[in-house]
Amino acid sequence: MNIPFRFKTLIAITAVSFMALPAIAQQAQGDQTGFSDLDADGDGNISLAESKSHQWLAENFAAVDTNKDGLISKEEFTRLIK
Ligand SMILES: [Ca+2]
Ligand SMILES: [Ca+2]
Repeated sequence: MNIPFRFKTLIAITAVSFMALPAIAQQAQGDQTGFSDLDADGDGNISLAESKSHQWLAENFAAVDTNKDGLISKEEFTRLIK
């Protein structure tokens, strides 16, 4: 069987897209385990130190901390992922 290369590439791209979908959907939903994973000491807020385990959050900490109290509350985090 001789499948043209172009066609093989198309199949490969389609397969990758389907595999990536569940991960993207999970991210979009922003499941609540994300917050508790980041809130290492469980006080209900993500401190700057705790945000270091998540590169994007650490880099955007000031923008996410909308009330500028130096902590990311669950509300601020939820607003971010919605
Ligand atoms: Ca905490
Ligand atoms: Ca805050």
